[in-house]
Amino acid sequence: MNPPSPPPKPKARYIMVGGFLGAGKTTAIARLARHLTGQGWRVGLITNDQGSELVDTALLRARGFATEEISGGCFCCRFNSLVDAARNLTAAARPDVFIAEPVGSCTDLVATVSYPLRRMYGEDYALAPLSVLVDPVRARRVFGLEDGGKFSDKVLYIYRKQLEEADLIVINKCDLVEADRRAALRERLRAEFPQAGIVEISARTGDGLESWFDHVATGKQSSRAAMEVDYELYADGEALLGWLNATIRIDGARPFDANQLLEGFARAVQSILRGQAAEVAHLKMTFGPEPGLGDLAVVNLVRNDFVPELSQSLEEPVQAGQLIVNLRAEAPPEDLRAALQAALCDLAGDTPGLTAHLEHLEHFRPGKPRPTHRFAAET
Ligand SMILES: Nc1nc2c(ncn2[C@@H]2O[C@H](COP(=O)(O)OP(=O)(O)OP(=O)(O)O)[C@@H](O)[C@H]2O)c(=O)[nH]1
Ligand SMILES: [Mg+2]
Repeated sequence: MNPPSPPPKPKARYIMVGGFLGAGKTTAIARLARHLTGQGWRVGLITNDQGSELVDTALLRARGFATEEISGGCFCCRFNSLVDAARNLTAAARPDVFIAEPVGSCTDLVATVSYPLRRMYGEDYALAPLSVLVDPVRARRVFGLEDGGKFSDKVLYIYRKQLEEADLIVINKCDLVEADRRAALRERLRAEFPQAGIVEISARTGDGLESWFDHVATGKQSSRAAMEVDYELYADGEALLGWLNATIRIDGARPFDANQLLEGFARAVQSILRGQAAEVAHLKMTFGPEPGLGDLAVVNLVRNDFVPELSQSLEEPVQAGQLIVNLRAEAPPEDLRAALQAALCDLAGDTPGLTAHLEHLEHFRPGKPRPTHRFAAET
């Protein structure tokens, strides 16, 4: 008699949380990961960027989550690295659920990531509905519901395409916008993207999160035909965005307040870019003290006419540490580098005895997306 066949291997859940730069993906993912961990799930996180030295990876690891980073290109162009990252996490932490954050300037995820995963690794992964987060202030501007800084049309092509493939549009940062302005945005999104469900959350205050958690933890990704994408337009849109990642070693002659340093530095970069009418998509920075226990100060700026926000702070003054800067804006990368260097000079000038040593710098425009696979349908 043949021995009974082993029970089928349980599939790991694969949750992708997309949305434009600065929409709040990493903040929401950290919340989701904490929630699922609390429910007894083993969670593995995957971050992604066109460059390396990522603020998001530093942030999520500092919170104790098993995190793999795919740098140097988006998930769709580095599909095999995505699969390898999931395997590495499986070897290290055997996750029941993967949560992946694609680059905020990336679209066409269903055809280039979800469907390839389903077709080629369908036995390993169960795909959750694709969530696409929006920042309501940014979205109201994109859809003409209020005035304010905007990106060029080709960048907005990507913004809209992201929403067109969403199973679930997640209006985040509800704490920032009053109910009637949110309702107008919701109506507009419902009319423009009827395929998607809509939920409203605040990843900061926790409002609405339970409903979103429930959707991604138990829902199934839809099986409709993938949308059409004009890759020339998509590439042109991405190429309008400048990208800068830098790592800077800071040493003080005496202890200094790293929270103030981060805020001051962000304001200096902001003011230079504002003078050039360069629309900031996201400036994010961390300061990690050395020696340190993994604590970080974090500052973010998500549009030119906002204030840099300290989303995490250090309690004690520090004497040395590492500053990681990730800046994405609609501007030539060379202008971003010049802004960074001018702000660094100000920083050293403002604090006697402070030295700033640039350890890593890359600035570029994202290259044309060339997906490893593209499947227009699930099967
Ligand atoms: N007021 C408010 N701010 C939020 C909320 N969620 C996130 N933020 C802030 O928005 C900024 C960007 O958040 P991130 O989570 O880094 O955004 P992201 O989408 O991961 O950004 P990229 O990775 O650069 O595309 C940070 O300052 C967050 O603290 C929210 O619900 N309310
Ligand atoms: Mg992020």
